[in-house]
Amino acid sequence: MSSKVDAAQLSAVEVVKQNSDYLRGTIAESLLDPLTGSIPESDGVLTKFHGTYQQDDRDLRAERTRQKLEPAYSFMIRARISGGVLSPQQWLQLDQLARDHANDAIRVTTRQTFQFHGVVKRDLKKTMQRINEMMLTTLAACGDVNRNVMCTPLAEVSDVHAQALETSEALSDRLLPHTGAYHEIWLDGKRVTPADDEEPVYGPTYLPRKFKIAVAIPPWNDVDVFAHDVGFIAIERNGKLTGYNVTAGGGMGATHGDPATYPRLGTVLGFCGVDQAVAVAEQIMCVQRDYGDRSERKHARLKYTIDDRGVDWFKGEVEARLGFTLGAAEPFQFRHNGDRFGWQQDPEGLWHLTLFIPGGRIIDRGETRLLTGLRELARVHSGEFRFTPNQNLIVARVAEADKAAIEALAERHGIDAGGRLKPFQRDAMACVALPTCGLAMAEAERYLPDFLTALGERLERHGLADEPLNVRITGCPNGCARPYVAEIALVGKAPGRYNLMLGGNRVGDRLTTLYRENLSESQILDTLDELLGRYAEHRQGTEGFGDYLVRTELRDSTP
Ligand code: SRM
Ligand code: SF4
Repeated sequence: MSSKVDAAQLSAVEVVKQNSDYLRGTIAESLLDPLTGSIPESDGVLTKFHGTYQQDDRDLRAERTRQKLEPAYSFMIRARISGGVLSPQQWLQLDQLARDHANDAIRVTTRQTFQFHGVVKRDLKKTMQRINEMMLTTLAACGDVNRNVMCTPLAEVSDVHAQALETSEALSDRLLPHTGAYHEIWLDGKRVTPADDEEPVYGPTYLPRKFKIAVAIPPWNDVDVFAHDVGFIAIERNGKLTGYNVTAGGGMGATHGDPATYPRLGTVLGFCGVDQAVAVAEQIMCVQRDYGDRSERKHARLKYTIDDRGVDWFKGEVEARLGFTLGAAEPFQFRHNGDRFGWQQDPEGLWHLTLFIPGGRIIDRGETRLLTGLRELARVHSGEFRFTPNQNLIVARVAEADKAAIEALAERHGIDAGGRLKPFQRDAMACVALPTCGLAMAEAERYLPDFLTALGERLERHGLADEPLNVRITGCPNGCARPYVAEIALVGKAPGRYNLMLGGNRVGDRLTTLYRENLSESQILDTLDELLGRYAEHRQGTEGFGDYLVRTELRDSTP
């Protein structure tokens, strides 16, 4: 059975892709139109594949409408950096770009890369060019393709980690689109022959929907491996990487009030060798390319293809294309899905310092001068910077002799390595949401600090302030901060109102349950206050909040 839908049923986005001539559309012409700060909708579909989204400042929308002005359009640009690694030189270029074109800020994302916000149309092309001069690309950072491949970032803590990072880079390279459109539009490249555009893996209409891969190295699940279309869980025996358990069909996105959409954890399909991983990911992606739903985008992720046809069918189809079968899954255990703050040392003796980036936003604000501090740090640091999967930053590969200077610089600029924070504060995440995200229904990044302060007071009251607790907020149900695997998740419904989801855990392998719908901020805090009180009194040993809730309050509602 094939998924081929007839042309009349294709979604509007599919039609745009089909007519785009391998992602060109009329982007080049639209960029030159001086009469508007925007681009046409169809080009907006295509620029995503090039790593940039048109947005407008939602704080200014009403006022601009009153003044009969077009919305305050600008562009978000996202880079694709497998494993999230940058050199200090690249950092300095990034910092300069942020100050030249992107509101003096760098946004660290939940997928180990950075975004710029607020780049106006006339600066878009030169900003893209300067990103490419940094030896980075934005191609396939967004769009219906394989996105940035994540990998546990403290990659050299053992040989196993180094190999896993290599796998993630190989996955990223193999699944990169081939089209020459990117070079022509942004880098003034010349089109050689149309045949050069051919997409051997994707074909002319790419995938039905976005596609995400992560490599996790137990006991760390900092990448939230089960939230991805494809996950690789490194299996280590006697200090050697023997291969990976493969997961498929994870995804977070859902739509309020539409039960046909839902978050799903990846299913463990089996085990593959290290040198089989790229082929496995490619064939999973190709099954999704051929069978994913191209008529309804809300139903187009791999998770629905798998649920509609069954795991056995899916695994069989993948194995038939591979020409070999996956082995039985190997045992593994995760201990945590957050970042490891402070200093970590690797076997070569080099040090790695994970810094806390509040809300993932690198900006100078009051005493916390992150942008300036990291610039100063990049001037003296000779190792690397690494973005983490939880919106933080690692100053990596520091020699013993340089540790004190790095610490002093961070200290001087008010940058914390997590030591000044409680575990619930440093592990918390929020998506961008307002004012830039066009899909936000409520605040997230801007609300997180106030929410954590208020939650902290409740935790203190119940003697729980030092407890680990996994809190995530998103401005809508799309799940960009992976809320559906948190212990406490607020999922935006309307301004100031959220669905309260509870019952995930600290390793990221259990989904939350909807506990109360459409609560105001004070109702959320009151509800949590009561639950935390009961938890403090009745928990068993070191039982986590999510585990306690699943054992008690959510007992009848968790599957
Ligand atoms: Fe996301 C759409 C931001 C990680 C699921 N996401 C968006 C857009 C582009 C809104 C839009 O389509 O207009 C947001 C831009 C906001 C802004 O102003 O910057 C946006 N997503 C983000 C980031 C920046 C959140 C953050 O605070 O870090 C993350 C960028 C990651 C990256 O570097 O590539 C981000 N998004 C995620 C994740 C988490 C992950 O991948 O680990 C998810 C859930 C996992 C998943 O994909 O299932 C996620 N984003 C979505 C969805 C829902 C997809 C679905 O299957 O339904 C959308 C909406 C869509 O695609 O239609 C979305
Ligand atoms: Fe925007 Fe929703 Fe993603 Fe938050 S979860 S960034 S509000 S799409």
